[in-house]
This record gives sequence, structure tokens and C-alpha cells, in this order.
Amino acid sequence: MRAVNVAVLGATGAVGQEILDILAEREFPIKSLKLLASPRSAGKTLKYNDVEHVVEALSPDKFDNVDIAFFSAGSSVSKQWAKAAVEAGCIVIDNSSAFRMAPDVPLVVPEVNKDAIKQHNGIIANPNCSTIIMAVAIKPIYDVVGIKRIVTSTYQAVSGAGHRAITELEEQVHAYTDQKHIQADVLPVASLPNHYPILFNVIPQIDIPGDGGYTKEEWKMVNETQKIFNDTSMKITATTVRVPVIRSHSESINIETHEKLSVEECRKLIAQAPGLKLVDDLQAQIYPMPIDTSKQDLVWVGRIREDMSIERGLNLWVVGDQIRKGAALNSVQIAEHVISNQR
Ligand code: 25A
Ligand code: L14
Repeated sequence: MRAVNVAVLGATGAVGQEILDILAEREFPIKSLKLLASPRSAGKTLKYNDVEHVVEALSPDKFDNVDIAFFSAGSSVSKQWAKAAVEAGCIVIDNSSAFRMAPDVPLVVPEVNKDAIKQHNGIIANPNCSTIIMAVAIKPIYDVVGIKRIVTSTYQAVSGAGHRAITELEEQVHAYTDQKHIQADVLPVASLPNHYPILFNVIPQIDIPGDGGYTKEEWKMVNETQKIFNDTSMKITATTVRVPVIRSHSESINIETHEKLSVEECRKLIAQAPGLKLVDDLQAQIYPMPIDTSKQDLVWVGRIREDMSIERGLNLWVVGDQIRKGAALNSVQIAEHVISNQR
């Protein structure tokens, strides 16, 4: 792979920092590296490959001579800056929800639709974290027997809402042990009026309200999955829930397939598929859990059972590190395909 000039926008955030770790780990061919964030973080230093780099505040000239820019500073920042970066000659890999459903922007999970990358016009969107984890898990089943309908409920870690939500849960733990007031300012959605403790709680709201009584996160799982698989006939319904876990999203996924797939055949498919790990032995009490799946790359699948209430149904329990495969790793994988396509 030829070496490229890279910028990471949102470098101080939960996702940005993970992008730096993964670029180093995978020996991504970097010629130069620019770290960008808001003025709040300008002058801070971050390590890349054990070398300190100074964080710079975002400004229009920062994208000059950058080949690939990873954007992970939220959708309002992406909406404001992505076009300018593309005009300066960058390919933008965007982690926000800003452009995911735009018809001229590919929405990519490499294990599912890497060929879509070639159609980009400067911006490539990284899907929502819960969507990515589900997409990787259902792909081998979709390919072999087809999927008619999915019913999913998620159990999402606080780190999905960024650094501030991680700090909030940690502070609530300390307040509890110190017998102090448990303060909530960030979850479920920082910009909305009401905030609820996540410690000892489960909050059935992720992102702001959307149409039909669903949250925007729930609509992302429906619309983005259909776009990634290029299949609007696949029916999907989701309930997305925040749980007091620091890292890794869990998902209960009920699938109605077009053709019959036995549990044994499903296990075989999962065990062989790229990006997945079969972790499934209920008798031995072996199943995926967030405590085991964090800081690694694979999406774990277990608790595979036949749904006996319908003719062709399966239940899966799926867990993946949403900061890695759900965000940073998926972005870096997209970038690797971008540069290998260009050779
Ligand atoms: O809008 P979206 O798409 O829904 O995304 C909303 C948020 O979700 C995270 C990410 O938060 C994003 O801001 N996120 C996005 N995609 C994700 C995914 N796939 C995802 N999380 C999981 N999976 P984050 O905390 O990870 O990153 C925020 C980064 O964005 C930088 N940033 C923010 N505004 C900016 C900006 N950069 C440039 N210009 C702007 N206008 C932000 O830099 C961070 O790198 P920073 O300097 O603002 O933050 C430094 C530290 O400050 C803390 N902090 C953040 N916001 C506030 C804050 N402190 C006080 N008040 C705040 N309002 C952070 O903890 C950070 O460490
Ligand atoms: O759409 O709060 O990528 O867990 C991912 C994390 C939206 C919010 C996205 C969360 C964000 C979500």
C-alpha cells in the first residue's frame, strides 16, 4: 500500500483515540498525521506509535494535502466541514450520521458491501455502531437462506455516547460508594431537558425521538441495514436501550429466514464467516458478554436457537466492541480498501 497523509478529526474523543490505536496496530501506511479537535483541546498532545503529536483546532486550511480524513466529531461538525475537506482533495470517512442515507454516499461494512466503496464522490459513511454489529452477524445467514424479517433489541454501552457518558457512569459509581447524590447530565441525550442516572438503571432511549414513536437510533438500524444490504424487502424492527456497561454493545436478534436453516448449519456459517467468532455452549455456560468482547476486533455470536414460534426462525445473541468494529476499526478497514483500490 502506498503511504498517505492522514487527518483524524475528533482525535480526542472516544472514537478518535481508538482510530489512532488501530492505525498503529495495523501498520496503516501513514506519510503524515494531523490530529484535529475543537479549540478546547488545541495544544494537548496525543501519542501515535509512542510519538507525541499536538492536537490542532479545526480551521479551513487544515485539510490541504490530506489524502484521507477520518471524521469523528459528531454530525453537526461533519455537516459543516466534510464538503470543504473533499474540495481540498481529501477522501472523508465519516463516523457521524450526517451523510449515511445520502444517495451519493456509500455506507459500508467491508464484510458485507466493500464494492460500494468504489462509487464514492469524496465521502464514505461509516454506519451506526449497532447497525454494523448486526450487519456482520447476519451476513452469512442472509447469503445462504435469505432474510425476511428481523426483530432486534439492543443493550448499548455508555461509550456509544462518547467520552462524557463514560465519565458520567464512573462518577455515579463513585457517588454511590461515597453515599453522595447521583448526578446525571449526559444520558440519555445531552441536549434534551431530562437526564436519568444510568447506574442501576436501563434507559429505553438512544438518540432523539424520531417518527412513529421510535428513536432515531432505532430508525438507523432499519434504514442503514437495508441500504448496506441493498434490500428494502428485508423487514426490520428495533428497540434500542442503554445499559450500565462501559464498552461493547449486545443485541438480541430474532431472524425469520426465507429458507430453513438449522441451528447446526447456522453455527457452521457463523464459525467460518469473516469478522465473526462463534461462542456458543450454553451447557458449559459459554456465551458472548461485553466483559470479554472489548478491545478486540471480532463480533461474537452465541445462544443460537431455533425460534419455535414460527416455521423458519432463529434467535441469536450478538456482542461486539462498538468503539472498535462499531466505529474505529470499520473506518480503518474502509480506508485500507480505499488505498488498495487506488493502486
Ligand atoms: O452527532 P453524532 O453523529 O450522533 O455523534 C455524537 C457523538 O458521538 C460520538 C462522538 O463523541 C460524537 O461527538 N460518536 C460519533 N460516532 C460514534 C460512533 N460510531 C460515536 N461514538 C461511538 N460510536 P466523542 O466524545 O467520542 O468525540 C467527540 C470528539 O469530537 C470533537 N469535537 C466536538 N466538537 C468539535 C470537535 N472537533 C472540532 N470541532 C468541533 N466543533 C471532540 O473534541 C472530540 O474529539 P473536543 O476537543 O471538543 O473534546 C475534548 C474532550 O472534551 C470532552 N467534551 C466533549 N464535548 C464536551 C466536552 N466537555 C465539555 N463539554 C462538552 N460539550 C470530551 O470528553 C473530549 O475528551
Ligand atoms: O449514529 O449514543 O453513530 O450510543 C453512535 C452512538 C449515535 C449515538 C451514531 C449512542 C451514534 C449512539
